[in-house]
Amino acid sequence: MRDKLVEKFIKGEEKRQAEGLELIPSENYVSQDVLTANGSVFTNKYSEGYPGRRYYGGQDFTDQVERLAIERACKLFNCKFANVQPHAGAPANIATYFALMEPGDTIMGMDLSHGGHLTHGHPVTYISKIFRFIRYKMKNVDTGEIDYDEMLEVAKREKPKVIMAGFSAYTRELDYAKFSAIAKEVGAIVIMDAAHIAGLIAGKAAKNPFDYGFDIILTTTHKTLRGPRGGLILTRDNEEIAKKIDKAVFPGFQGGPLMNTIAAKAVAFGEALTPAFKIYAAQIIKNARAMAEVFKRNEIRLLCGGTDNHCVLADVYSSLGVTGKEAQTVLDEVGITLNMNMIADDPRKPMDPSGIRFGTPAITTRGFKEKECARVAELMILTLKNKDNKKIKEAVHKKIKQLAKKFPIPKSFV
Ligand code: DSN
Repeated sequence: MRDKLVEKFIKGEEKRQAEGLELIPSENYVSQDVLTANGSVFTNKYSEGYPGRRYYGGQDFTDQVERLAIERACKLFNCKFANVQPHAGAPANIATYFALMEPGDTIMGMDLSHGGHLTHGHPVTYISKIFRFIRYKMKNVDTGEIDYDEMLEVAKREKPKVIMAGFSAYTRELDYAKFSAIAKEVGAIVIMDAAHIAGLIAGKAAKNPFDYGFDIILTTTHKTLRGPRGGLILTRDNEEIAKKIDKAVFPGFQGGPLMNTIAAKAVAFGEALTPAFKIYAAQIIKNARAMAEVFKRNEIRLLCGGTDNHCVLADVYSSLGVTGKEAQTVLDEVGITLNMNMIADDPRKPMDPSGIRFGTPAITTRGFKEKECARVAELMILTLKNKDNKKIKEAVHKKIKQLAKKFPIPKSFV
């Protein structure tokens, strides 16, 4: 590379990823094929429009690659329509809102502090000034049970046009049939924001909301799905909705699609269609459960009491007297990357909350099984309990580096 300065940063990041363990539940490692497609000459091309209906010439290969990405996405999630153009998860969500609603209309989504996402209507977002968001919460934060009775009562009263399921920090499987029944009763469209668990759904390790009557699934492509950074909108079978979504993405919300990213999405969807991906998806959950068990054995409070997916939420402040920020920092020092996280009804502030959030998509890609994951959980707890002990931290860091060396980041998964 001619730009030595940028090359230095890329090499530094490569080394950081190789030598440390990635436990941020929304991150993963892509294959060399995904990287190659993402760095391909498709980056040079403008392709506003959709396959066969573009505003620029020279679309022979962009049309083919976008059609392939759509076809594979539909096969993966068992649905009829896919829009592969959203640049990321938030644009996918926002375009979908505009496709289905008028300003002032009501959306019901999960409260951020109970696991929902900013784009489900947090007051700091611009869309919260355009649509009216109402929230639902867990009934019991120690089991993760959602308060479906209250949800129905509020939905009947407030008449949302859209009901959003889905989360970025919640560890139990949702009762999709209940969401669908509530939506049907009030005449709402029901959507799953599956950004975190799309790979688990695609790999058949988690239920598919479309099997329970959901209309739309929104997702990113770079988390458990193990593709490039990007967004994806899937519509079960309603062509009218799918057409509105296409119009909302382009020209409603975005300009030119990132054709290099769409090519990389096609590669990742192809990888996710292989039998190996099913084994991977199931292992992600086994690994997260193994880590959760170690935390529980050490009497560290887990939100929702454990996990059914890729993610674990631990209340380290009430259990160990370590704040989320301190935990994130001290674990960073020993080569473990995760993020501090608010816990439900957290008495502390977002920049130094009570909890941490961690997960297994990336270490499972490296080949970790339950045994190694339990070992990592033990090392995490040892570090948290000895956060000021330099010797112990150095010893843990050494062990983390050894584990990382033993399980290098693979270049290919199929
Ligand atoms: N930023 C993603 C996450 O980490 O969960 C959600 O948008």
